[in-house]
Amino acid sequence: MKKRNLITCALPYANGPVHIGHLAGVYVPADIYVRYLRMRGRETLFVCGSDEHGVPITIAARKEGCTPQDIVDKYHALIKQSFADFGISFDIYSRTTSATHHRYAAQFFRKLYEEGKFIEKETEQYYDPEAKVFLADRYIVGTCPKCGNPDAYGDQCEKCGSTLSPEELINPHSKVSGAEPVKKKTRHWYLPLDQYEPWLREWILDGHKEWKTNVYGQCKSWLDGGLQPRAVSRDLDWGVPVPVEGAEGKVLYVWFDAPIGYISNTIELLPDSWETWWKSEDTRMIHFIGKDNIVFHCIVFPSMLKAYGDGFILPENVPANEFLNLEGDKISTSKNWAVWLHEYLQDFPGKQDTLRYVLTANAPETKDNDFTWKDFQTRHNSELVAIFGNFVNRAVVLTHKYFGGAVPAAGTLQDVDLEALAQIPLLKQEIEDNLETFKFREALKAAMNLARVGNKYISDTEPWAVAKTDLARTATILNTSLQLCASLSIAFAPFLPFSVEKLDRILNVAPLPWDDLGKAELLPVGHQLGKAELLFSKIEDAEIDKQVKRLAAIKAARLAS
Ligand code: B3M
Ligand code: ZN
Repeated sequence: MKKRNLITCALPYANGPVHIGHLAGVYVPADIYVRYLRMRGRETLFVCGSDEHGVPITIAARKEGCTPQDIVDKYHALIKQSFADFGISFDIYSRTTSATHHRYAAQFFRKLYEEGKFIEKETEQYYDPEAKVFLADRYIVGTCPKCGNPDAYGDQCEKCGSTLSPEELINPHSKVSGAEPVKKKTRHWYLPLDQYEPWLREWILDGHKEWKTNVYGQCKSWLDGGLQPRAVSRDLDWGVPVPVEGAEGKVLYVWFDAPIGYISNTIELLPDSWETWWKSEDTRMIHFIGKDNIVFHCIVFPSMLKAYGDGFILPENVPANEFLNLEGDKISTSKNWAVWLHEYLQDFPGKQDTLRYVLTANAPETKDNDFTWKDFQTRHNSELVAIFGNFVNRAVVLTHKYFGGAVPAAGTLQDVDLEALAQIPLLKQEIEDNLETFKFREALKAAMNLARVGNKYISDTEPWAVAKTDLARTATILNTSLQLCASLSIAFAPFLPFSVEKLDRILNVAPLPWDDLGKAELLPVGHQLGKAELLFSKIEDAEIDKQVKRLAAIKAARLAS
């Protein structure tokens, strides 16, 4: 087993707040994985930051009448806070406008440039003569020649689904200024991905058959389609300036500089030892991303690292997820169809773990999945409250009632006790097997099954009834129950960090290491418990109605416009 784990999460664009789709697809699974590795004592580094370059940020600035820097300052702070609020335990969350990143990304480009790893090409591209900017296809709009939709994009008509090119649009105009685009010559640098194709085929198609089928399949279809040289620079005044002479007005393409952000953020955190993470065969690098980023992380960035050489390692796995929908519709920032994390916390203060739980239980691991408020409420009330919380509460309250809150000694264990305890190592193994293979839903299910075991155990053994006649047997049942509670603190720690912190307070224990799961006597006889408090409180219908109504209003407004 490799010594170190370098875990990265896609750098979110700092042009809007983060929503449940981000959390479900990337940040929660990565955080579960990292917390698990740390609990197992495996050396781990968890790196992320904001992606602050790219055309959309300049457009947002133009729209809001401010500078791109104002936009990224605002959203970087908001995004960073949301991740902290949800317990995403990055070792560093930096940003691609940092001096370290600008310096390192420029250096990365310069080395490839000097070694002749790029090709230079002059092409004609669309240009907005009024705004004086080159236009990506997406920023040219016009009438669709196939269906007549007046708002078709230069790359696609969202109404009829046709793939388009800007030439095909009737009455094309710039989304930036409204002017008619003209063609203009420009020079750019390209990474000749075609040259890396044989190597990529071998590395991925032969070497990584264990990757998730959605990831492997996308790579295969890209490779089978044949790779083309990809431009790594853009005509734009926002980004990392191209660090070669005669490149005024050009910046690195955002998808060239962003993945380098993983490296530069590591440099910022560990200026003296970052190379042990990036250039050691003893490091296992894993990229957590959404499915729209697969090509960049499996094909483009590895080719960049390969071109750079110098001992850079490649990702060992890229467990990309599919998308989460919201109440049956695609999550969309521009259509305001989302549940924003900062807003969620205003409506459900302290319920971060509920969202972590629901998004994991329903994670879009192998196919797109749907988030509904009804399911959110049901999972919270009938799983977290009624099973996990209810079990812990009964065990702790009864221990306070009959034994002054001190863990009572167990007598001879009966079959029912032994059977419950025997489930711990089995479920531990199940959680491990699933986490090691990025099956977070299944892993969480196994943890919840352990809570089910406890809840059923205490219901079947009825210590509250037994106490009327046999206090020694009550002691055995409560001892067994409390050991199960301590096991739950371990099993749920990667998934529900806030609730486990509370549980540890209730049990009056320090966080327990993973390997203690399944060990006997996690709570020694006589150990004094903390105060009983409810782990989870019920979510009422009115709270859910409010959310459903909010979404209905957004939909109604959209249909009316
Ligand atoms: N910012 C795209 C995205 O958020 C992009 C990821 C960069 S990861 C290097 O989907
Ligand atoms: Zn159309």
